[in-house]
Amino acid sequence: MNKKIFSGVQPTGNLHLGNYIGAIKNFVELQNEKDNECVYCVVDLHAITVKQDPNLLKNNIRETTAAFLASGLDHKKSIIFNQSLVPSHSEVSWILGCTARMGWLNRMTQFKEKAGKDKEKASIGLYIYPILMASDILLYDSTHVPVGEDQKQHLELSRDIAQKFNSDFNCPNFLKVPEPLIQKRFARIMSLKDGTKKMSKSDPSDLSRINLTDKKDEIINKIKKAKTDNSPLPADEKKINERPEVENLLGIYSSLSSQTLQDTINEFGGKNFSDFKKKLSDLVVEKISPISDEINKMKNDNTYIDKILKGGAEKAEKIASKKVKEIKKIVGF
Ligand code: AQP
Repeated sequence: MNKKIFSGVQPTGNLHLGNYIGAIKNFVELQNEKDNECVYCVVDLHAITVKQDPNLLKNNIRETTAAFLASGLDHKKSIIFNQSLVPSHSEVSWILGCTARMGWLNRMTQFKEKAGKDKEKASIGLYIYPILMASDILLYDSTHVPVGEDQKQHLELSRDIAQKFNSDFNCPNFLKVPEPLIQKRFARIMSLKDGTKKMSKSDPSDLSRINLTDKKDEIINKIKKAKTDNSPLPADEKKINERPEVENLLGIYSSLSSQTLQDTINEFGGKNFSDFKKKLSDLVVEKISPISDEINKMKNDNTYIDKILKGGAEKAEKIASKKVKEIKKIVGF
């Protein structure tokens, strides 16, 4: 079946191995599958739901685009652009905001986590973030959305919005109900310092994550310092429960070497961590250093990146503006 893929990444700096394994690596695989139509968006409107430094944001939009390209996305095969260049996203977000229900948004765990204790001071944008995400997806009639495990709930909300809109306006199947594409294994890469917390751009400790821009020696040092425990590596998959940091490192190795967790356990079970960490560093360096080198090269060529984003936005706008026209007609404008 011809899949229409949409996904996005926020340009909030420090793109890391979790973003790569949980999202970007799959974007590339989907792009390279025959007949797929892929739209990959740098979601800058989402980024400003929390405070951003305008100069840094501009830089991060380009760096995220560079990370897409350096990881293997090809602007000739996929539509690559930044969200704010296509006004249809914000326009449809308002209309779908009138379909979404408060009760649905109140259940979103990411808002609760990101707003923290002081919900009253969180931006309205952060609260309605999932509506904008639904608009991003639904505008392109996306059939599949590759995301990390953390975005599953938002995707379910997009499905609810599509179904309610179709039913409220009696237009069955008009908004396509998207399917999440969540990897069965290694969908959530955890912090190198705490295996119960996801690897995240905003973690104050740089040692908690491998950034896609890290140099070889930084990667080696971070893996060396990654939290483990005193027991040898487990010899059986069932024995890693309650050893989240160990599970995470084995998961990273398995994902990057495209093998099952059990294969990795067969390779390293019973051995000590120093051997395993050495092999893991070699593998992460092998996969991430070429990406990091490419990103660093592209940093000197803003004109190239901006041209790709502008070209992608023109293609995206063509699809999106047609859908907006239809949506407006349906609601009675
Ligand atoms: N740790 C992770 N493991 C697997 N997938 C992950 N993703 C993010 N972190 C992990 C996936 O990457 C895609 C882009 O995410 P994003 O940058 O748009 O938003 P995010 O999830 O808010 O990223 P961070 O790193 O967690 O940022 P902060 O620290 O600002 O909250 C998504 O598909 C996401 O699932």
